[in-house]
Amino acid sequence: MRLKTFSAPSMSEAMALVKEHFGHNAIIVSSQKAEEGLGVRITAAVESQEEDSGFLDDGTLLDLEDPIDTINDILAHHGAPPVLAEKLLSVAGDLGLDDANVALAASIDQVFTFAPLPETSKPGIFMLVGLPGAGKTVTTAKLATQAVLAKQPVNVITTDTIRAGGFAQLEAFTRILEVDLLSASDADALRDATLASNPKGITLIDCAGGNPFNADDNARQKALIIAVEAEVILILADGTDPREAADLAHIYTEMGASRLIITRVDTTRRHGALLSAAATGELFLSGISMGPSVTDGLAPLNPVSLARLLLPENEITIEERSPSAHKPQLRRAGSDTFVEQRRKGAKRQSHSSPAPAKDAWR
Ligand SMILES: Nc1nc2c(ncn2[C@@H]2O[C@H](COP(=O)(O)OP(=O)(O)OP(=O)(O)O)[C@@H](O)[C@H]2O)c(=O)[nH]1
Ligand SMILES: [Mg+2]
Repeated sequence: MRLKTFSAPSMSEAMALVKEHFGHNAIIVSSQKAEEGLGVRITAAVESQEEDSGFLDDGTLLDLEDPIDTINDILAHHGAPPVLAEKLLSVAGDLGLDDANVALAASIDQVFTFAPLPETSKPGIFMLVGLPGAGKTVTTAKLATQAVLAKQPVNVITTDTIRAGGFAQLEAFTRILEVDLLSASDADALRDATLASNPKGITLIDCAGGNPFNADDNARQKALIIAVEAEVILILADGTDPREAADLAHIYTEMGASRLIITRVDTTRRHGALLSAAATGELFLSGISMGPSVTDGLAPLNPVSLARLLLPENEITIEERSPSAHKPQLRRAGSDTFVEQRRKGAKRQSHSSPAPAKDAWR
């Protein structure tokens, strides 16, 4: 059973809206004059599987009047961890905004933390870490390209000395950029390489992809991190299972990562991994990578751009989806919690800090 209130200038127009959204099976729960006598408000209820998914039979995303319902459907679509969805909905509900886009951006602003992409105009050491194939080398090349285009000095170092072709892959980029590429196979060599770098330029360290859950790999990466005073950026591929993403955010944070860049956003339609990793509250969301080519660049993230990324008109191409794909795999986020309580008129207190990821799926 789902309740919704519809406003319209006249009773017949309000009834038409009810029919459009809920079909013929809707039950009218109440009707009343809208505030200040402007039109009518009808509260209707329906029990329908199609409606409960947030989509009509033809695959159209429901144009839900209540912004909380809209945000709820968006978060469920992306596979946001339930605790995170509950928190975002609670904050959005407390804000009492009419516009779902604004409410989503405002709640994201309160729940997530953001940091800019590395500034190529300032000296600083940035180390890119992450799973094999996450996009570390391509992201390093993108950042180096930004520095070169801004006519800023840049130092590029790779610690990927064992994998066949590891050095050559990055060298293919640095050669075009006419930037020297240094390599460092261990912590001492990395320290030496950073000391030999141009102190006026940004220094980018591209690491080999290891297994953070393997003790040796973990220790090797940690030794590299503590060898230099670098700002460590976790490179995480969007589309990773959201629970894995939360685990990875935790383990790399323990190693020393403080920022997050999400790659492959161009090939991903559900951004649960991004949301889940950021929901740990331990990493500053910095940017997204929108393509495999260096020219695809990196886009910074802020509450508004993240909300836009999640919104259906920017993210979900209804025509692309088969009807069966419309059903969220998880239960509707918060459907029996905040949203239901809200429908019953209850109001929750918002939390003051993001829910830790380890609890996010409970
Ligand atoms: N579509 C898309 N592909 C990307 C993006 N970023 C990287 N890739 C591709 O992902 C693959 C792996 O990228 P790399 O940069 O080599 O990944 P890595 O983390 O350095 O990998 P290892 O060094 O093996 O650990 C390559 O084929 C890239 O072209 C992105 O934002 N979008
Ligand atoms: Mg690499």
